Amino acid sequence: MNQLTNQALLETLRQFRLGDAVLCCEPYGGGHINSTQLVTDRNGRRYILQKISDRAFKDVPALMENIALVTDYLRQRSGDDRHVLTLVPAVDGASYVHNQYGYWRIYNFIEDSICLQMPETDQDFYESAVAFGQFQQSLRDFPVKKLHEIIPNFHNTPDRYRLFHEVLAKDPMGRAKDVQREIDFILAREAEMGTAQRMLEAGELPQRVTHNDTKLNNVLLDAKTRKALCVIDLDTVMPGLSIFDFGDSIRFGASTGAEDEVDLDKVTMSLDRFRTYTRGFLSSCQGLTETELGMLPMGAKTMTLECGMRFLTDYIDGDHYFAIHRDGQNLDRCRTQLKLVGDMESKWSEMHTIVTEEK
Ligand code: ADP
Ligand code: GN1
Ligand code: MG
Repeated sequence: MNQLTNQALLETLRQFRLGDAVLCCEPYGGGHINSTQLVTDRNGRRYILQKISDRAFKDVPALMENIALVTDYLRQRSGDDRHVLTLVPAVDGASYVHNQYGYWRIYNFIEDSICLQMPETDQDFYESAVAFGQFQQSLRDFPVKKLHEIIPNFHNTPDRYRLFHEVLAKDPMGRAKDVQREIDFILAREAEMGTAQRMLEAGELPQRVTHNDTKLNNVLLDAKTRKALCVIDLDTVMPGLSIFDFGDSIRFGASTGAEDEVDLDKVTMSLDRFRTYTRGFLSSCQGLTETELGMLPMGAKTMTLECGMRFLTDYIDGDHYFAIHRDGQNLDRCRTQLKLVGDMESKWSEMHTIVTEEK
């Protein structure tokens, strides 16, 4: 990703309704998609400035319309400012700025919060589950037709396989030959990984308004109480499957290793963490159907394999989609995901037992 110049940042900040002069602006956070900066003004007020990825998002005005709709809706139902993201308007009143450098938005920084890359305790993971469960529950009656489908087929796993086959056929960097084991692992599971999508199309799994990117670093906890505070990164709020919101959290937060851990011996799917998350999610997201409950383990496996396949697709394609900080990082990310899938397969019956015990 290109370094943002001071010139671009200063010009852009002037296009927003920020009361006081900006004191400093520094890169922030561990997201893979947008370029995020922490902005501090002369009064110590802080903001999150984001250059929105035009690689990932082809229609930013529609994306920002979704975010404005969802945050307004949630704000009406919440008594506390810190529970919902707040956009800072542009000078012209819009929710974003489009200039020669790209698309930008600013949120108020949510103070006294923490954002974790890995749970420090089971309780942290439990609270993240409560936050994502509540998020989905709060949007249960949201008028879904008002939402744009920001990335079509985002979690349509068979379509992700189609893109994987395409990149394998092109192999633009000549990298496919070195990752045959990973390719074979992914292809061997192609039919099974389409199960949820087929059930959605058959009407067996209901479409709901979902977050679609429920990793731990997309939720803030209260720094003092460590309770669920605010779900962030709303770029992909769209119609989707509840089992995928559940599953994406397991993929990231139930892993005993980092997403890009190189030592795969450190990477397993913790059944204790799986139980913790299941308990927290189901406590705040009620009313899932029996079919959804029975498919929660499949949601976890599908999200993990799909994400591994997306990392490998990007690696073979030359690393254009996910931000990388070192060579081979997308391949390392792919390998942790495949390791987790294998581990889930060996713990499959325990995962189902846990859901049955916790529901
Ligand atoms: P990306 O799509 O690149 O993941 P995010 O919207 O998740 O971008 O933001 C990246 C990081 O910035 C988050 O993981 C979090 O640490 C931090 N962050 C984003 N918005 C806020 C906010 N309003 N208050 C505090 N921290 C935030
Ligand atoms: C991206 O934006 P971020 O870093 O929270 C990606 C997710 C992946 C995740 C893998 C819009 O999430 O789909 O699961 O990386 N977001 C988008 O860590 O593609
Ligand atoms: Mg994020």
